[in-house]
Amino acid sequence: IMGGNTALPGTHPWMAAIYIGKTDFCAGTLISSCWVVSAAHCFFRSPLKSQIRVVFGQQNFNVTGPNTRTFGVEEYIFPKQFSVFNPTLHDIVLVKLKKENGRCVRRTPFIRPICLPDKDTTFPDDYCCTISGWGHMHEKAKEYSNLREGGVRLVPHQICTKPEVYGNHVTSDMICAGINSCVDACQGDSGGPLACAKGDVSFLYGIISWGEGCGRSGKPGVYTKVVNYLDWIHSVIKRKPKAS
Ligand code: 4AZ
Repeated sequence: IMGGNTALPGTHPWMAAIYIGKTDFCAGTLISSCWVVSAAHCFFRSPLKSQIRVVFGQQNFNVTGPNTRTFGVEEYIFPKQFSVFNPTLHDIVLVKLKKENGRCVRRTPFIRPICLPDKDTTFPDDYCCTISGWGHMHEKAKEYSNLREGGVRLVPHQICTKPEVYGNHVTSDMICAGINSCVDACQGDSGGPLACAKGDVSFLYGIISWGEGCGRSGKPGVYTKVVNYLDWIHSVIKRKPKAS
């Protein structure tokens, strides 16, 4: 996250740190005890499930402690429309955690799922939402950061699709946020949440996906529009285990 602030422990309890192989890193968002939502492009090289670790309750990058819990991955599932040839389209993946002693994540003061929005949930243009992650603090940074957060305003679709912004690279399955903003997502934040609140309740409205650089003027961050994938999400996470 560029701009923004260090997050206080426990303020983004749905954040998952996803370590993929020896070098790759993405964020994710806990939506139920066994399921995390992330960005498909983080998984498009088909990493071995055995090489993926998902850490909850984490504050500092790569640091575990008494408040963190680490899980392996049972499976990860792309939407049917996802293609490795166009990994910024339909940039959403569902990651199923491997149970330990018959269960996945237990709630703690530092670990809790975010709410999914309803299908008809919308937030108005210019609404202020929150992004969070361990990604770079500048475009040319080389290191990930401790967990940070910042506010970004939703950008009207007709502005984001202007030719001088992103033109037709932004589809109706995407949301833009943070144009001419000091706060933006950056490398390593992918897969994490764009959380928008109604009253006291935060909803997973977008997934950090792509953008031209970080914090460039006139180049907002682009997020997967979660409400467009709710039927798929619910069908996958409610799926009964196959009979054996
Ligand atoms: C990335 O590389 C990335 N400014 C994610 C989001 C943005 C840029 C880069 C948006 O994961």
